[in-house]
Amino acid sequence: MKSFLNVQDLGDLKEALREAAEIKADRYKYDTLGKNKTLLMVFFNNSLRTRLSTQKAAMNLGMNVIVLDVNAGAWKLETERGVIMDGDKSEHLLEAIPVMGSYCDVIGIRSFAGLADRDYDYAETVYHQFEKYSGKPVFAMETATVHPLQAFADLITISEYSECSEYSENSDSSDKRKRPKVVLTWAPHPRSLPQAVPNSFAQWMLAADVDFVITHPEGYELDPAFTKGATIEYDQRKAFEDADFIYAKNWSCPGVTRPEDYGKILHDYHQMMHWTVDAEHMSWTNNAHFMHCLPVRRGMIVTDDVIEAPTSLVIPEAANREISATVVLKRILQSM
Ligand code: SN0
Repeated sequence: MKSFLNVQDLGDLKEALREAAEIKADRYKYDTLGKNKTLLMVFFNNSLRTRLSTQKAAMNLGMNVIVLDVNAGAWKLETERGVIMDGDKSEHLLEAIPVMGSYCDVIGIRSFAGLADRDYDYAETVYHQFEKYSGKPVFAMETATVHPLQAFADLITISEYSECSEYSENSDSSDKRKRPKVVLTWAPHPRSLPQAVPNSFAQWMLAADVDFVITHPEGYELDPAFTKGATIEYDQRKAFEDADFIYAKNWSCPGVTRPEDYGKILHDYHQMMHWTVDAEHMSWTNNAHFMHCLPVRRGMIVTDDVIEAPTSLVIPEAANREISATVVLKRILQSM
């Protein structure tokens, strides 16, 4: 694997889940695979889980790790071509990338959407520049439009907690029990957030063996490139009925129907607090598990009682980030 951005990059999902289970049973099984191989993690944005879990994954595989926080000590980087660099940016990404590539074997990239220019964000400009100019395998640690390490960890978590899924160890293939119903729900937030997490979650759930429903207020339609085939239900209560997993996330306007609204918050969040996932919302479900990628703002996305309930999976979900990153790095190392 030379690049990891989309679910297709991982190939067969059942095989990927089998590898995840193997790693979870013995996370040091491949601890010499990465000997004398260096991972460089480049962060253009903040991180807690991605940074820790990906570094831990690399250590599980015996790799060396370098972390670069571009905004904390590196030269400010220009990303556009054709500009006169007379401002605060001292170095161009087109020199910085091959230099970074010369010190490492694998590169992970965190570069959030700017949420100003939809075409620039959705072209994954920064990520593709790393692919092209670093000369090394690269993987997304949340880029402008996707967060595949999160979506893979979410899928691992759903497969572990599904009683009815064919992924469940207890089910045999002759048993046609119902597939888990997984609901992605928009929830309010005071800041404009990217669509990377919901885009990837939708893409991965549609590739997996689940019934998948998306619910959000009108105007927040995600890009069909990620959601084609999903059921969109604007009535949040209807969407929640019979759900086995509730996956909450805020995202700003994806600009699908009105490009001029790209990256905007469409309504004052005070008027959208009825979308916050609380105990009443969870009572509409089939005693569903609550999920969120974190960081989560309590009182906005979810209430304290729901996130603290025994049915909440936010901590095991975050712990599975180490597993998804170990599988992805292992695949990259095995194909070098
Ligand atoms: C990021 C996002 O894409 O929504 C990262 C999620 C893994 N989340 C935030 O930036 C939250 C920031 C905030 O102020 O709550």
